[in-house]
Amino acid sequence: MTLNIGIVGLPNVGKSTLFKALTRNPVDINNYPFCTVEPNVGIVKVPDARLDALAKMSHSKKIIPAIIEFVDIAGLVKGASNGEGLGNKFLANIREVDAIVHVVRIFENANIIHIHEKINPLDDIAIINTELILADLATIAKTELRLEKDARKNIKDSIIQLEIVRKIKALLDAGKLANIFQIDPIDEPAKNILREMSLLTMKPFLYVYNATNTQKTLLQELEKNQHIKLDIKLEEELSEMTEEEIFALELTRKIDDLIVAAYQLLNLITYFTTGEDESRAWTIPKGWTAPLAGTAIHTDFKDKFIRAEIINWQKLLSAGSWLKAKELGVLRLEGKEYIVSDGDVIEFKI
Ligand SMILES: Nc1nc2c(ncn2[C@@H]2O[C@H](COP(=O)(O)OP(=O)(O)O)[C@@H](O)[C@H]2O)c(=O)[nH]1
Ligand SMILES: [Mg+2]
Repeated sequence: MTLNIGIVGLPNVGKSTLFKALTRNPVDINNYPFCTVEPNVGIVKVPDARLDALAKMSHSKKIIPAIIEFVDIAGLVKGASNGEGLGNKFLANIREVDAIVHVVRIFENANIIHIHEKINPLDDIAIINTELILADLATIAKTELRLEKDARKNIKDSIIQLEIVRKIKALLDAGKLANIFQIDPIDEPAKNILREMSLLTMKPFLYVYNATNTQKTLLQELEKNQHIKLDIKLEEELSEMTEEEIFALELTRKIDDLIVAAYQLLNLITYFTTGEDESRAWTIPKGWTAPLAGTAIHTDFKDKFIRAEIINWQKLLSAGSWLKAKELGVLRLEGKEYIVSDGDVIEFKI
């Protein structure tokens, strides 16, 4: 699965600079046939020292890291939900992503115009959120109308779905995002209606506070949001330097924090496959069983799954090779019910 993250925010807050910093190191796109190739889509490697160590152990010819697609979604301004600016195109772009990174300008710089003249992060966040909420309310109004008709005809599930839609509407009317709504994971009618509406504010949000390295404290209100703090301009500069140059300046790259945070936000884990041909990292949601995890490699794997040989990456490295691990009896044989852990190295038997 390819994780897809949309970068949103007001004009001139640092979205494109962040995009540039993230996409500085090109990825061999041939390894990822399902990627979208468009100018505003950047394919970003997920840095993982575990993968590099496994590749070294296996003398792999190729290393294929997990990737995230970042989409630079331009054009959100006040009124976008009514089609202002790039309006509808913008909203359609957001609907397709798995998560939203919202860049908020904290840094002061008189030379870079702030569209509302003043740096006020809380107001800026509210402007973007309002546009997303308004777009969702329009979706909800349509769905509510349909469900009311269905409910009168006693169509299956429509009454409970209507109740859920109204609860979410109340949240949005109060200026809150739909993603705080708790879904019962076994409530199928609820999940179906939410999937159908695909609300923008139902997606997980991560705030990137674009603050100068020297700005150490944030407003308490800002701290409450799930966020990371980055000096985006500095990150862009660092992305052009070698590790040695960065070390000499006594600086560190922080942009990888964003990728790690995105994994946590979406509850994702990584497992590995390793061999002489290639070592590769695969991304799956936490909680997936071995057969489901296999679908990351090929959709067939779920049905053809018989069992899998599995070992934690560190234990494999200590053994020194797959063969040695087998001899030492540290490779485990797992069946269909096994829940994959982060850092597992897997060989599927199909
Ligand atoms: N001083 C400073 N300037 C920045 C920072 N981030 C972006 N900029 C500058 O702000 C301008 C707008 O940035 P850009 O990434 O194009 O904004 P976008 O409209 O959100 O895509 C550019 O000139 C950037 O170099 C920052 O962290 N500090
Ligand atoms: Mg831009």
